[in-house]
Amino acid sequence: MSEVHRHLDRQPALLGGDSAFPTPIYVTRALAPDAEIFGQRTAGIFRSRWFTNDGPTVQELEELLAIRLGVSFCAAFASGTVALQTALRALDLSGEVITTPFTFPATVHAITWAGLSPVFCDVDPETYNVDVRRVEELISPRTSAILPVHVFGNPCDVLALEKLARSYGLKIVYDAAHAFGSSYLERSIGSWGDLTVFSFHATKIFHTAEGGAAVGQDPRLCERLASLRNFGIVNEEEVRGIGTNGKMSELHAAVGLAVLERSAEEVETRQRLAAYYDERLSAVEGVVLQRFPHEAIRNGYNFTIEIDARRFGLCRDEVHIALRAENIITRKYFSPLCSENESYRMLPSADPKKLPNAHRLASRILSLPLYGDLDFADIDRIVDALVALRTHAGKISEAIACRQ
Ligand code: T4K
Repeated sequence: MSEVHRHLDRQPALLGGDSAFPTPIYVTRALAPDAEIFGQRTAGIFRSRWFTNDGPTVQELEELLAIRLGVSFCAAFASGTVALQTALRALDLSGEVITTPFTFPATVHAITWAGLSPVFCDVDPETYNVDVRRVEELISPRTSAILPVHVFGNPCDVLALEKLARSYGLKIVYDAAHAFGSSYLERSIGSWGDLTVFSFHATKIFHTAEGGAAVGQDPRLCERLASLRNFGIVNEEEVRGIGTNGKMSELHAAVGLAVLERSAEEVETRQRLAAYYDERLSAVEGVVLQRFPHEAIRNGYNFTIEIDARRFGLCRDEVHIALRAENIITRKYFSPLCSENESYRMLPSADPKKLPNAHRLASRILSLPLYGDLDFADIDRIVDALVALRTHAGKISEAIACRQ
């Protein structure tokens, strides 16, 4: 059957057809650790009864990750959020930090928890990352750093950002929560900026169930991060700075070692699936794809599209509801914007008039399922379901309106 007939024949579940999937499929599915490696690792931890405080399993994971990420050091943390907070503290920043509103709340909360003031910068409408020209306009005498996010694993314009930071004497901390396995100009994504922070939450390509890391090149920063994540303890005699407890446990590091074995293959599978999504969706009127610069290699962390309601015939929220009926559980990452959060919306930089691209994106984006357990046939079913919604847009809209 030709592609066209397959699409036209499909009756959306909201209009009485069979769901595209018999059971729900979610936006992602955590990578399972290698059970044998995990078993061996945990048995060793139980034998030694050394569970935390810079133990040998955490150290081994840090060394392997530093190699994988092409950096001099990797400091593991209990979460990406605490790694971000500690990275900002380690750099002795003050005043304002310029960041994006199009991110998970953790990015902006980390700035606030570190005693700093977030300043929102609008994003590029195609890459979804901070627009570097707008960053420059927001620099003030109070600015001490920029905290860009490599959104959905898409590398920021790091050359322009670093040039800007150098000329104004600012630090850069990259939020690479989504970007494990991405690279830019053939350099690992972790190797840019003063510090780069990863999330190792279960939803990430490489994970430790809960966890994160700050990576960089300056060994003095590594020491500072190590003491700040351990209450500020430098040695038995000395506590320096207001530290926290941000340590990764040995058990979490054991998950990491057992996941690391599989993460390169996971990245490759996701890259192939993302390329297939690109190929199929680029022909669908009203679906707009995120632009990845040609210098970048994407990791396939997720697959987020924009729905152009005028050309698709349905708005993003209608597509989200109609796909749910197909057992395709999409997410609206990242809507609402962080600048709409009640804690931040009074900031002058949170004024929607200053963030037109971010607001437009937030009303249009939809994250589709993408993870290594899916195959090309699953992507076909998802795209076919989407195409059928477009074909039957009028009736779908009516069906949703009747249910509300
Ligand atoms: N910066 C950025 C840009 C971030 O996106 C994040 C976190 C951070 C910083 C902070 O990093 P961490 O402190 O979290 O290390 C999830 C994650 O909890 C969060 O880590 C992540 N970003 C954010 C984008 O997504 P939710 O609330 O959307 O996750 P949840 O529970 O709805 O899970 C999504 C799907 O993942 C589920 O439908 C199924 C799958 N899943 C989930 C879990 C928890 C699994 O397969 N296994 C699991 O254990 O926040």
